[in-house]
Amino acid sequence: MFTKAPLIPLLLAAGTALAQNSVVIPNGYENAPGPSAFIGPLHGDPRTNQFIIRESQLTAIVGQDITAIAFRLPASATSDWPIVEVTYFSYDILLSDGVNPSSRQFDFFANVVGPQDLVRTGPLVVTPFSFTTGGAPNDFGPEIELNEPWHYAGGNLVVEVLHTGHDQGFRNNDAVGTSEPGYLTEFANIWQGTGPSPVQGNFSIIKLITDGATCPPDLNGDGVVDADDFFLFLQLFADGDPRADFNNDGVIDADDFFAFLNAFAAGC
Ligand SMILES: [Ca+2]
Ligand SMILES: [Ca+2]
Repeated sequence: MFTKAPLIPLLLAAGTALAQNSVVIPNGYENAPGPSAFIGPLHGDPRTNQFIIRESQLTAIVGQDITAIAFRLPASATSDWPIVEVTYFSYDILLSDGVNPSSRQFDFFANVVGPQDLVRTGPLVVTPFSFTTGGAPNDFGPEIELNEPWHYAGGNLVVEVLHTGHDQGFRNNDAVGTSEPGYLTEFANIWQGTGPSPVQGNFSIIKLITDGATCPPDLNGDGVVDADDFFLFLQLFADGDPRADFNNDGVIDADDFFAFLNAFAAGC
């Protein structure tokens, strides 16, 4: 006998979707098309692309788990893509901390700081006409989901995308050129195809999607609520830092202290 139980996962899924958050890099291009295009993360030939992103571009998602990335077609594209189903034999994504874009080298390993985590691997299938045109900017294409969420605790970020290409040939995407403001200070790209070493390239406009979940008492955004957060709160409180206004009423007072204590005790 059927019951209404299957509705519950649906409702939960809807709730998760509503909580989603995202950031578009470079900042400022969420609602504006890029001035350039790039033949990289969507192209038919194998490519490795490394996005080197300064922390100032990522303040909207500090303390959140990245769950997917997305790209979009350039404003110059005249027809939706792909016209038949496209399969990348392998589409890998690696995430890590990184150097400042101004310090980037033409060396994938040199730009990574700390461990580099393989957060997605395996084939990627792109549904026909799922990347649309006619917008300024165009809508982002389907989210390329990570196999597992990756906690962004702050700092510079390196997103590396390696793919084996597909049999549908040319495909560029919306991008920002190397002479635009912010390139090499706020963001940078190196890439490699069949050449002997990585070279500089336009920065593909990339959307990072998170689960939107934040943990207010995790003040330092490292994914755990512990004594470090407690002492950080005391410091912020003593300094009159706006982040100490824990109940967001515009005043820093004892109410914030108790609100923090309660959230701290509750954990996340
Ligand atoms: Ca913490
Ligand atoms: Ca307050």
